[in-house]
Amino acid sequence: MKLFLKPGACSLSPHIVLEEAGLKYETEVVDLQTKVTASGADYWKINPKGYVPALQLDNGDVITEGPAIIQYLADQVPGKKLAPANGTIERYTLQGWLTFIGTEIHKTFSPFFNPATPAEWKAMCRANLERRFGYVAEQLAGKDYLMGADFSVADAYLFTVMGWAKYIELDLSQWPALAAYQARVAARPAVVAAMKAEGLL
Ligand SMILES: N[C@@H](CCC(=O)N[C@@H](CS)C(=O)NCC(=O)O)C(=O)O
Repeated sequence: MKLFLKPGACSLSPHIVLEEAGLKYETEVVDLQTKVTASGADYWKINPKGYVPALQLDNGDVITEGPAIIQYLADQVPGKKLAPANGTIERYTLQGWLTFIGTEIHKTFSPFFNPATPAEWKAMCRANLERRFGYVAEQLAGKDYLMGADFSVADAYLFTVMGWAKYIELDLSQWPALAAYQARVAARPAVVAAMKAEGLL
């Protein structure tokens, strides 16, 4: 399978999960301005939404949307416990986290990367991010990972979006539980491998 990515973007999350899963995969970088991939393919034809990530399976099927991709990957390797079993209450808890990270954190960072965003909107987004990170810090009290003792795909996603705080000078160390969590996830060999592969370390 092949993961289409942009270094440092939200596609880092499935990249980390691929490493955690130990699955065989390749990657291809997408130029998000031109929508052309490193091998010269028209990315619009691979993902008509034009954004990363997209996961192309060996049979040609393409899965889009980060939370769907990482759950697909987790389900390929149930023994790795990257997601609770489908149908359990824990799986819905995980999906709650993925939705929260996607809609309340990921997409609240996005306006900062658009030069046309008015300052007032950025200020509102910053205040929301601070509220959301405060909530996550509370939830992490006494836990190593979002779902408890085990690393899950939600941690790959949260770690990825937390990494953008530095671009907007949002100091995560104001929440010691978050800073400790970030260091814990960053130390995982799979995370180091994915970040190195993307030139982030
Ligand atoms: N809903 C999508 C959002 C993906 C997304 O925001 N991707 C960004 C990078 S983090 C992107 O490729 N933006 C370029 C564009 O929209 O043209 C998902 O969760 O996978």
